[in-house]
Amino acid sequence: MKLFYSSSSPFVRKVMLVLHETDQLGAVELVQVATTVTSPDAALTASNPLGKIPALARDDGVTLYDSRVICAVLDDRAGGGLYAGGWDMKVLEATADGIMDAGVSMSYEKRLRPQEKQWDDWLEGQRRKILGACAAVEARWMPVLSGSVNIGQLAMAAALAYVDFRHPDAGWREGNPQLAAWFVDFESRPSMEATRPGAA
Ligand SMILES: N[C@@H](CCC(=O)N[C@@H](CS)C(=O)NCC(=O)O)C(=O)O
Repeated sequence: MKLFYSSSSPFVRKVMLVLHETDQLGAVELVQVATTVTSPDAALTASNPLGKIPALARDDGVTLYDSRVICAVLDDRAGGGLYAGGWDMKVLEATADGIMDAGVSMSYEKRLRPQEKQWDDWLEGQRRKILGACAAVEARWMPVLSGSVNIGQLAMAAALAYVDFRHPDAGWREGNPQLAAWFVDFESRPSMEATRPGAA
């Protein structure tokens, strides 16, 4: 299988964390891609019409996307048990993915949009989504984060690491001491060390 990949994408990192934690790294060849809405990668778009990473091209010619589908398929393949929490677990993953969406949107606004067209209120609105989601996790999901490794943990770790990487002033730790402490601990996992942006 081939994974369309960039080490700076939080959605790709979530998939990489699943591969590490379920011992499936050897099953996937990484295909490095640089793609944006304004400069899409042609090979990627031929496989995923949305032109987004991650996309997983199977050996039978079918390409899977998006990250939620890929993670669930990989977990199923390995019998990893990462989704043992049922619907609640999927809501936590969706919450983390929402943090990624907001963070990536902020990055595009800051890095791709011409400076004279950048919109501070829109950036602030995205930041509020990140803070709101972190507050919800602090209030409701700490027991899930504290249990054995699961997709909610991997998704939250990828999301928070991305916010720190691209938007270090977002301020998500304020008012969320349990989440901040959990993240310090989780960041030292070998899978997190091996998937830092810029790592292979
Ligand atoms: N919902 C998708 C989001 C993926 C996504 O937004 N990927 C970004 C990179 S972090 C991308 O490929 N952007 C290129 C584009 O939007 O054209 C997923 O979970 O995989």
